[in-house]
Amino acid sequence: MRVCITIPVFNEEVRLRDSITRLHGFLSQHLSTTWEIVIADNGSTDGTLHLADSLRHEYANVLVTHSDEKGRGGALKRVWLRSGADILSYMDADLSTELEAIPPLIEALAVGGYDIATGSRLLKPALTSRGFKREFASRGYNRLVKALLRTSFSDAQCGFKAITRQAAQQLLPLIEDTGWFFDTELLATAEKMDYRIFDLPVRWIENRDSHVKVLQTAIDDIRGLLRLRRRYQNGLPHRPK
Ligand SMILES: Nc1nc2c(ncn2[C@@H]2O[C@H](COP(=O)(O)OP(=O)(O)O)[C@@H](O)[C@H]2O)c(=O)[nH]1
Ligand SMILES: [Mg+2]
Repeated sequence: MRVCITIPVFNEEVRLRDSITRLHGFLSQHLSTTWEIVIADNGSTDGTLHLADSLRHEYANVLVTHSDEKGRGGALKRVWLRSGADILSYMDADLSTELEAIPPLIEALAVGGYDIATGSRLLKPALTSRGFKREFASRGYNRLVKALLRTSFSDAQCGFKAITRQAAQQLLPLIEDTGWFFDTELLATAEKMDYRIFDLPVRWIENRDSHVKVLQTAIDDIRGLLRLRRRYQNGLPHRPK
């Protein structure tokens, strides 16, 4: 059993070293399976790629990929489709999700029979520390997702997810969004096609230094939700056996 933990990065030179050091230490101690960290950079204009390369030489099991196309979703899709790992996961570079959530996320897929596992900041007993604006936007957005798509997972956009290799191979080619909406599209499409989703409450500490442009992202999300609604009404392919 091999686990890939992807860290998508865009201009992260300030926190990347600290995050990789902490993550590497944690995985070495707490993950009994074989694992690798993949730093997935695209479009960074600071020293992120250079730093990622030094980290790759310093630490065993750290790989680096680079592409010029922007967007977190596209970066994850590229890494996950090429990886040979059995379980593919990702975590935001600021490690907003507590590291203790990694083993249960992986176990849900490795032994729990789930196809996808996702961190949730909205399901009890999650402990979330966020600014009022982001908390309000997140709750409103997740209500809208449920109302428009009739799905039941609790938090579409948490930057912490894992998927089995088999589900990834089947689902990723169907996912069109390459930006922030990728996460919602992946979970919603998976649920509609009867993949089993594990919703894991996490402890989340917001990092105020964000790449998200809230208004533009909200517009993209609403466009994305309407596109998915039309798509689901037209029918999705059947899940391969
Ligand atoms: N590969 C890649 N990663 C990105 C891109 N944009 C953002 N990220 C990463 O996505 C993660 C989440 O970004 P962040 O600003 O923390 O989002 P927030 O926590 O929702 O405010 C971080 O690891 C970013 O470096 C991108 O275009 N490509
Ligand atoms: Mg963040």
